[in-house]
Amino acid sequence: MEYAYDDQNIFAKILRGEIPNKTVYENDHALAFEDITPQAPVHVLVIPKGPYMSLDHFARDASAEEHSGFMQAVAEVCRLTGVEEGFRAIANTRAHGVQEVPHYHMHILGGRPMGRMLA
Ligand code: DGP
Repeated sequence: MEYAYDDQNIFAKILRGEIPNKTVYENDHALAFEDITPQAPVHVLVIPKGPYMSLDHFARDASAEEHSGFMQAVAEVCRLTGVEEGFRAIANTRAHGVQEVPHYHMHILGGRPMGRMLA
């Protein structure tokens, strides 16, 4: 990995148990918890447990087991939060994507119509 992962970022601290979180689901490779500033009735963040800064790093460097565990967490979040009518999944990535926390996370937003938004 040629990128430098900052292990002092807030989600690394959550993974180490140094900061509390409202966990929705957890497995060996991923943690899902409620966003602290929810933008919708359902707003959950799914993060891998490994040290990946962004979606593209995770896509490139994570193992098959990590990918599988992450997607299992996404599926469980969707099931547990009851977003059958639909949801939005977002992965803000680095500066242009306005990523604030440098640990890969997928936002799952639902519970209301989202409105048209691509940028
Ligand atoms: P972004 O990096 O721009 O995709 O957004 C980061 C999100 O993380 C933002 O919606 C707020 C959330 N967040 C920031 N700090 C904390 C925290 O300490 N706990 C929780 N649960 N969420 C946080």
